[in-house]
Amino acid sequence: MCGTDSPNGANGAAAPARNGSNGNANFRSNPYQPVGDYLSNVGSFKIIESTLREGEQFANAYFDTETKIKIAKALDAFGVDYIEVTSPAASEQSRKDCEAICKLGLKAKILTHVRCDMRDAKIAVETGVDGLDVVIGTSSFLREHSHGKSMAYIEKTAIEVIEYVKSKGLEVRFSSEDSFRSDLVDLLSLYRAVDKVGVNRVGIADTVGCASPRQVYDLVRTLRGVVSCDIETHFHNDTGCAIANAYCALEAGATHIDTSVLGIGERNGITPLGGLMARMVVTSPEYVKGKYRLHLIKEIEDMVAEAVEVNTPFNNPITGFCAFTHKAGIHAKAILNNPSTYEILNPADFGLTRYVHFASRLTGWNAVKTRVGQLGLAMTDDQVKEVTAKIKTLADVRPIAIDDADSIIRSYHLKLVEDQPAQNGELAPSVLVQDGEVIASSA
Ligand code: HCA
Ligand code: CU
Repeated sequence: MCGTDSPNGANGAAAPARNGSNGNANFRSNPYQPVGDYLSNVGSFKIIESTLREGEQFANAYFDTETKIKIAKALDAFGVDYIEVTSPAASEQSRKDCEAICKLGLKAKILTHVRCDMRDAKIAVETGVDGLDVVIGTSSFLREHSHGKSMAYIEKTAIEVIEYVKSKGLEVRFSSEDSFRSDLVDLLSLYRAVDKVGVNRVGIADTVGCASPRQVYDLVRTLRGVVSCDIETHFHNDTGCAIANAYCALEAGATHIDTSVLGIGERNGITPLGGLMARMVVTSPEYVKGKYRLHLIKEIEDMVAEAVEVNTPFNNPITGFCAFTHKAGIHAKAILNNPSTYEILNPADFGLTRYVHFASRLTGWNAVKTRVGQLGLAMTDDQVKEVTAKIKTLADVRPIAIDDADSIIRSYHLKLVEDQPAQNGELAPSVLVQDGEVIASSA
């Protein structure tokens, strides 16, 4: 039934408020506390939001200027540190859009993403951006089958481009595409060389989504010992590790994470902004809640989903329609007592509400009791148990919707009232439903 009748924000049985701000008041210490490590940045990372660059590489994406501006403003309001936009060298309109976004005067810094090539860099520095994210493939796959350049050529060009961008007073990051399939020694000596000439950040990119969290940790931790600049990381989600890899990168000492809204990007995309927030708010609640306006996530995801004509996945962290739906009787009972029993995220932090399912064969009487209260009806516990049995009987025969369960509750209540008229002559509001149609109403 999860698929039809329990959207976030729907008026399902609401549970009481949590104990404490993140529901952990019953614990002496925070059991979700990150591993103590002085190099870890799980409590102090920055987001480079790439919906307007990596996201534009998503199969369905076409952002006109107005949509780009709307998305940029929404991301800025959310509080991302950087907004990365498509290279102005990609097309004339891309260049104009890049300029238009720079002129918005947003709080977020605007970056554009360019190939490690002086021609691209020269176009980019004229657009008004705060910085350039420079990239070139370093794996043998890309060196042999994409650009055909040697590591010596890459290093020489990288230094030229970095020095040029810096001479223009702009921020510059140098990243190696396909880092995890590149030779480690080549990679580290390249990063060391660009660090020496004063690059602001180096980037590690899991371009094909092959890396595991442990591999990410190892590479970032090794790199942390080699360069003194910031470390940006970029994870594709081909094997479903994009959020976990971002987390491990921060644990290892990365400073910046690339995201896109709903994770859109090449193939099945990169670390999603919302999913990363879900992960990080559990680890570092003060930092995340203090810095990012989490209640805007749903609005931003809806905006981007509409722009690229996709639905938010049902199991999306935070905004998937059943992300805060509790169904089994045992779960419902505990959630109604204390939401921390089965929720690690508090829906209220995202401006959402939880939903306690009361229309299935797994439903318990505690959930039905709450629903009875929400419908403004009065019943004894024994009566609630009896009506719960009726709901379960019907739900054993076919899937039932909220309306079905509500009409069973209302019909049962109506019969109670008819059998025993209220003393003050007023009936609790009830409706009688047959075949999905309201056929009688006392309201
Ligand atoms: C791509 C490029 C990139 C760049 C990442 C970065 C990647 O292949 O489209 O600049 O760090 O995944 O390697 O998105
Ligand atoms: Cu990418």
